[in-house]
Amino acid sequence: QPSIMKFFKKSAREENSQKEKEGNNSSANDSRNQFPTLAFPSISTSDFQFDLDKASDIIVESAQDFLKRVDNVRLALVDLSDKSRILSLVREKAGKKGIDSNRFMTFVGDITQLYSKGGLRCTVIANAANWRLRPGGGGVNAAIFKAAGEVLEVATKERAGTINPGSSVAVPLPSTSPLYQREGVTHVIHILGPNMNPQRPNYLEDDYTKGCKILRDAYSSLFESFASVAC
Ligand code: AR6
Repeated sequence: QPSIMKFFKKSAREENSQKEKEGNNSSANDSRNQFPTLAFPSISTSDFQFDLDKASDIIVESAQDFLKRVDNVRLALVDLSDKSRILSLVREKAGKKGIDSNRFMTFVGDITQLYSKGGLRCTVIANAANWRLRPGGGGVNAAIFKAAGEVLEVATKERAGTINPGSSVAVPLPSTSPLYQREGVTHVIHILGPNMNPQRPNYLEDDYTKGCKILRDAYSSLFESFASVAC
């Protein structure tokens, strides 16, 4: 990935001295609030019924790997409610691993209103998509397509017709989209995660060996894609 090469790997010493300087400052006051930020929902853990404990391990490990390699970016896992189980699991596991909460945060809010309602600027947002890359179907997919307007559907079709489990499609959002104008979102990255819901296509019949691999692939594809478009 040529874009990844623009970044440098931080040494442990740099990381530690940075942590010391930060103290307990909140992320809002941090100069890194200006860094490109990816907001993403927890892929597959609602309609696709993926196990929350397994998913939270994969999210934390994938985020940690990515942030070790790529500097000057932030990640925000978003969910609608402050009672979200996946947010608390991830927060707890990320804390135990000592991951810098200014670089990887959990955030309660609607992913389509992060800046206007929550003051969190995210230039790139991820979507837990369906294999047809179509609007509707409920969940975060319906919300993002609705908020972005028809231009997202058109721009998505120009990029791809369908998507495979574990992969992503990055779509530049036309500047006419309300999501671009109101929230400052420049790209939507569609992800298709593993499906553990017998009522949905590509059902994995509870095979978590396959499921975990697909979820890892999905996050690594999402994060690489974010680095390519954001920097
Ligand atoms: N903002 C932030 N997070 C949200 C929002 C929102 N507006 N809406 C839902 N979430 P899901 P999946 C959270 O079901 O499990 C669709 O029908 C939600 O609480 O959207 O990957 C697609 O078309 C959960 O934590 O995605 C697919 O067919 C997370 O987003 C299928 O569902 C993902 O929940 C994908 O299922």
